[in-house]
Amino acid sequence: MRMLVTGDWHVGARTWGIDRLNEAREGLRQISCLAEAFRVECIVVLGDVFDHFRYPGEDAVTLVASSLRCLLDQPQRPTILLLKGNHDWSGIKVWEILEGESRLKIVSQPTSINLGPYRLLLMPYLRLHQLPPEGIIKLLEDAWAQSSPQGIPIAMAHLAIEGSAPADFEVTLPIDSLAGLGIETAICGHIHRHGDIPLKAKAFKAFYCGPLFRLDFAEEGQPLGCFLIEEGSLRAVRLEGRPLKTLKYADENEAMAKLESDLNCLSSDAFVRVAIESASLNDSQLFERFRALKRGEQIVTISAFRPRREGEDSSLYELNVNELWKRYVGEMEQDDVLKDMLCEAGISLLHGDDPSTIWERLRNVGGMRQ
Ligand SMILES: [Mn+2]
Repeated sequence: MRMLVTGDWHVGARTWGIDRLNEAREGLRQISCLAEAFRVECIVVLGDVFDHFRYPGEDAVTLVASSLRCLLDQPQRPTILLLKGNHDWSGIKVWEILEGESRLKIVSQPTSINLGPYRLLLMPYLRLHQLPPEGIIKLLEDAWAQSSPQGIPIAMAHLAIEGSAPADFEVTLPIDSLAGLGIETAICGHIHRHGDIPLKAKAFKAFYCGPLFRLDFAEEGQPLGCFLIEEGSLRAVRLEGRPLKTLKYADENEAMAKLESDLNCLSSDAFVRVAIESASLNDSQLFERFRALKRGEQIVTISAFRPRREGEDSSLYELNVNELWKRYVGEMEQDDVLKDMLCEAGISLLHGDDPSTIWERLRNVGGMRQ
């Protein structure tokens, strides 16, 4: 039985004010071609089908629905297992409507199934408050008990693998517990990188399945991909997507002098971030100048440090906007962890911190957009 594993579609995402729908569409086209070429009988989608839990818009919903329909209609009549991720929009009963199709199974609770020669443990995204007092092991055991004890065991999850990513705020998949259940292979979505995960427990094989397209500059240089599984062996497959590139300069003068020729060396579909170590102009002034250059339209964001001037009153930054932002986030966001992170990120931005350092800091405490 051939199986294709994909995930983190993030349909409906907008970054840097740019609609990324066409890239999602192109990624889904590649997935569909692979599924058809390899005549896969099962497609597992490891969560984050949509980019957000708010209504993603008609175009995004239509793209997801038609892509799933196309996959289901392939001549080999595949089954689709769709795990819920942390980003997934669940409004207006879209999932329930899709669930009417018997070959499309929406997995919103931990479970396991026997499928062909496989026994799959399926773990959607879990929030800390969803764990029972006994911890995740209880959920894993209960889920595993829902299938019969035969078949090649593989865990599939929208969770980070324990120890592979800093995740103080998040539930992670514990390898020892999986090994205790006789599972020694795991493929996970959620962490946006593609390939195998080096682990101390060498007997355990763990993989992250990459996203469909690179969402933001934290994913610069990361490959995109999916996995093909056949007769128990697993093959990583790369997907093509628009590259991201950061161009770094000491100041805006150096940037103005070198940008055109540097842009000229890049692929014409690359999204470009310009990083300035010490800038005197503000971001929108820099953006306007850089965008006017030849191929400047490829520049989507600017990251510039501005040395604080002597005698500048730092209390200027202590506006009530902080409180307004906190209130806004409190109303818009349901998840406490995400709420705290959004508050911190927003307030840092209001204070004029460099977005890339904010990103690093958030990533160190547990991965924001993963
Ligand atoms: Mn994701």
